[in-house]
Amino acid sequence: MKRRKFIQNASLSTIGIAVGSSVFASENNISSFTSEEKKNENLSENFPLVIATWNVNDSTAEAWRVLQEGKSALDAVEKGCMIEEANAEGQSVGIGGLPDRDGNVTLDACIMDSNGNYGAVVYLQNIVHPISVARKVMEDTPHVILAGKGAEQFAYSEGFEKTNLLTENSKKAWEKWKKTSQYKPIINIENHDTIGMLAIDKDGNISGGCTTSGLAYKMAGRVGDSPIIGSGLFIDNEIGGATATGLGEEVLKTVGSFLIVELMRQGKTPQEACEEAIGRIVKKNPDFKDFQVGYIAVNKKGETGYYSIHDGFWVTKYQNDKNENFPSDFYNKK
Ligand code: SD4
Repeated sequence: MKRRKFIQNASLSTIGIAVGSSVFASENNISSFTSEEKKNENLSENFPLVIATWNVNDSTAEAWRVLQEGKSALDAVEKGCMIEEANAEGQSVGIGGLPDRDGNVTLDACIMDSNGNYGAVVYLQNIVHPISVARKVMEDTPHVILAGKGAEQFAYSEGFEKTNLLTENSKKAWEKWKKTSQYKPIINIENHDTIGMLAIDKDGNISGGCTTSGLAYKMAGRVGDSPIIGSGLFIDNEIGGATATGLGEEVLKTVGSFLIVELMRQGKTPQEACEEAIGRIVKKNPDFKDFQVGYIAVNKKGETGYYSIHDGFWVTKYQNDKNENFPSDFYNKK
């Protein structure tokens, strides 16, 4: 049974028909703008819009192409993230991702749509496109997260193929690492890291996706922030969305993406909200010099913000027919 159907049925039986209309209201994207509202607020210039962590122009271009076809923000973030997942040169997402200490490439991903639906996979192996499996979890199951072998089996049942994700380059890097086996989070892997993507479609509806192979040489079984709702990604179509990159443990402890959306709800701009979320991390961590966290955010008007702890974080934004990279401002000015 499709998840939405499952929830609708549960709603009818447990909540009763009297409140049914409010339960179903979200099906109709109550916070879409009418074209009149868009005209009045002069919003059409700001979206469609795609923004993503790091220098991922091919991914934002693909998402933009999907939006130009009039498709949803959800389709755009899935297709955009898939480009990075299939890029074997990128060593922090999908195929080619650096493995854990035992040499296993394990992937985390999640996706969230403008109706507040969310799906995720954690510790997924042998599948090139975890973002698409996450979408299937969201749309085709009554659950929101599938992990490990269960997620892998589910992927096969949905027609995904088994693929060896450990490329020669990543294997060599792991073998080199094994000589010292010193574990230290790496700040800004070649300006090209976990992809978190937020998109607003032509109707002003927001969706997001986040996909990663996690930290290089992590302990077996480790799961980061990227697939966890509120940490690596959060969308509230009435307010905006946020997504994260960097040391997931710190993002998880501060529930960073949810925090940013809630700060925007209280009236902060996306930029102010990202800066405050980074502030929460550094305040509690005298050793913040050793790790990076970067956030990006967008609000309902299509305004964006981004901020990181250290220099070296970049974002890619596709807006008004321009696909551009921007260096992020950062906290640690030394
Ligand atoms: C994680 N946040 O697994 C991810 C990794 C990452 O830049 O973003 N690296 O903790």
